Amino acid sequence: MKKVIITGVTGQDGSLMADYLLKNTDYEIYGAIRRLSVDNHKNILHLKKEPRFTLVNLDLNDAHSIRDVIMDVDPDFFINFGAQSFVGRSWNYPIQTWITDADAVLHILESIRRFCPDCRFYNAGSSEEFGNVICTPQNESHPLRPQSPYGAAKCAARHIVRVYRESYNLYAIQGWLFNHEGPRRGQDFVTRKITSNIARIKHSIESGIAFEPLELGNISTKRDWTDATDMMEGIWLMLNAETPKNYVLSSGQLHSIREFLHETLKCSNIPFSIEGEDENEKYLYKNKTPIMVVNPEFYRPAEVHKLCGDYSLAKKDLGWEPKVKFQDLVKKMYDNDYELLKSAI
Ligand code: NDP
Ligand code: GDR
Repeated sequence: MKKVIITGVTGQDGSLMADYLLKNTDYEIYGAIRRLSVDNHKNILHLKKEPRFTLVNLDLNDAHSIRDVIMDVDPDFFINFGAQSFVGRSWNYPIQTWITDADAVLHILESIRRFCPDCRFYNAGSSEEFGNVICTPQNESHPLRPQSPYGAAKCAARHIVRVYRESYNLYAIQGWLFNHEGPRRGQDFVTRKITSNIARIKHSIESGIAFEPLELGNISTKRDWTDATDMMEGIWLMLNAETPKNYVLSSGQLHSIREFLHETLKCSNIPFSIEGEDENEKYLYKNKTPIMVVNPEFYRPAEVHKLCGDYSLAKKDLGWEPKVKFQDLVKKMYDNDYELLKSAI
């Protein structure tokens, strides 16, 4: 039976990929976790009794643990979703971000080259590598112009993946994933931050209790959001293609953070009015109680204002297309957060 190592299995993508592969293959899945002092297994609790799912200890910041796991498992596929994945924090932890998102990729490649050169390797690349874009939409030939320590680390990883592919004939790729979201998205990312806070405010209104507003940063920036479950199929197709090639996966649609907020408020049926503009913009309930205020603390030292992907090459070569619509994605996330709060009461 073939074996797949997935790093970042406690996160959104790793847990979704484990679900996808358990459903669509008969392979054995090795989910890599690191020790944390608090429980962070909520995304994989449902997998713990699955006989084809095994947890292994691997910290991307420790090259020995990477090597040991690769030697022990001898995988056919290695999918690296583990990362310091929050762009906003990469200015606070630039070195940790670099070690986890760039150096670790080199350690994985070295171990694959030495111990299992037939293993197919996928590293999670990002639209943040395009950064300060020169044209829209971005496809595979757009230059790399990162704007954050996170984006720069992903670019470094991209180069070393290519160097190992070309030098050692490894099947090693790094697709460009544009933003992808869902109920398992971390609470720091803007989509989940919006849906969970609007659900909280809705509950407070329904219960007749006072609430604190949602605080956001720059709500004029625009992103290309895809349902994370759609991405898993695209990544797996990329890893199983005849020749190793990097593809853009995206929805091809551009929406501002403001539009995401509007769509969430629509799902919640909370009536709102708007006061002020940009940094002074406020969303009010009954024309007086703030639902959303802008807090400059959430602005970034350098911003990527607009990212929109052109996935036509993936469509042509792999037959991949996103299925879930923007409005349905927002509704799924809002409904999930609303139900979570309801079941907690
Ligand atoms: P998450 O933040 O949900 O998950 C990140 C995972 O990485 C967690 O499981 C985390 O483990 C793990 N991790 C962090 N540091 C280490 C470490 N030192 N050793 C081992 N594991 C570690 O991210 P996503 O699932 O959203 O993203 C998956 C990958 O895709 C990341 O590489 C991200 O940069 C990239 N990406 C994501 C996009 C998106 O829109 N979601 C778009 C483009 C790229 P723990 O739970 O222990 O913290
Ligand atoms: P991003 O996602 O940086 O695109 O990285 P995030 O949701 O953090 O930010 C998107 C945009 O929203 C603006 N924004 C805010 N962001 C956050 N987190 N919190 C706020 O309060 C807020 N207010 C406005 C940001 O400035 C930004 O413009 C995600 C991650 O999954 C990366 O790992 C991945 O590589 C990229 O997507 C593609």
